[in-house]
Amino acid sequence: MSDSRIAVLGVGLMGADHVARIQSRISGARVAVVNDYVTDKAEQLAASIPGCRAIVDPLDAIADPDVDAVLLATPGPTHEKQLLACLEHGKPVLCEKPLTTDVETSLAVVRREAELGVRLIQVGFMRRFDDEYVELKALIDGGELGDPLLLHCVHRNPAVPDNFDSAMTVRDSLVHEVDVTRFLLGEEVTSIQIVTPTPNPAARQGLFDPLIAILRTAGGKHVDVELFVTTGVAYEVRTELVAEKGSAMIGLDVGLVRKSAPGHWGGTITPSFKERFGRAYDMEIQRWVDAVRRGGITGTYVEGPGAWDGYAATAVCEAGVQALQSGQPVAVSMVERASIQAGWHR
Ligand code: ISE
Repeated sequence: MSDSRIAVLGVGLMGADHVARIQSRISGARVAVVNDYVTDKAEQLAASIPGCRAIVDPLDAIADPDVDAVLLATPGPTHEKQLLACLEHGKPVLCEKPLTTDVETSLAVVRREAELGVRLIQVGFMRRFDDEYVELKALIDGGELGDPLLLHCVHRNPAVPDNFDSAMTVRDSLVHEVDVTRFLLGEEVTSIQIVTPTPNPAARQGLFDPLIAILRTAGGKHVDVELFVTTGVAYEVRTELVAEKGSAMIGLDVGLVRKSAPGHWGGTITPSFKERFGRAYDMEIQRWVDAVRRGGITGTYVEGPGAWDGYAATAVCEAGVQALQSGQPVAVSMVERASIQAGWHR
């Protein structure tokens, strides 16, 4: 079978990382088309990859007959149109979060995919492919610790861009813990509250940082998340599960521990999500490429979180942004999954 020809739309930080990944570490795929609103960047990148072209219009890139599947790393506001185009052309698509930027358009995308009856959309929640999260999920599902009761999460970034505001902390950062909660506990999130302690003096004026998010699930489980995106230290993501018969923690960054003069003991912490979740991204893209290649036989072009998961995350984050403004718990408003189309969603 020949390699799947991928169009990567948006070749900024994440998109460029995925292009490098597909070209060097992923088997069964090659980057055939790149696109970016900064056309020079796309052209330069295309010129460095054998057999790759830059296409100026993202919709033309999706429609191109020499493109088998699409990886969307474009800005969130462009996703709705691009996802619908992928569906209309029957092209499998891996979409970096968010699915879309509001609940209505996310739901419209979920509904359109369901009408077509083929799973074509995968959402880039890469933590589901991280070894430690996979292990924690297996531990929960194995039942050894009994029923999960709580999750305590920490999500720290050393720094964020100047345009990052508190709503982005919810939509861009907390969104991962929203997905992790749904993945680990297998329940929808039904309400969210955000607490804003005294801000870090180093945080830009107006950015509430740190934030504490408190989530409640359909089964009444509690999840708290410390979000601190201006630590100035390193990238830290931890999750602790507390269950009936014990607890378990991941994300301790316990790699190699070294002792050296003068009196040093310790290891290293990853500087950003690109390093911390590098292997998870590799796994995510390889499994997606494999699913795309098998799709004609299996009837699904997705291996992992799909459009529904993207919709659910958008709905929780939308409630989260309201909760940020009101300081009160806000109920998450979502349609029943069964109302979409019985049966074919995971
Ligand atoms: C970024 O967009 C990500 O997706 C990272 O995983 C997250 O840790 C970071 O806070 C976000 O800004």
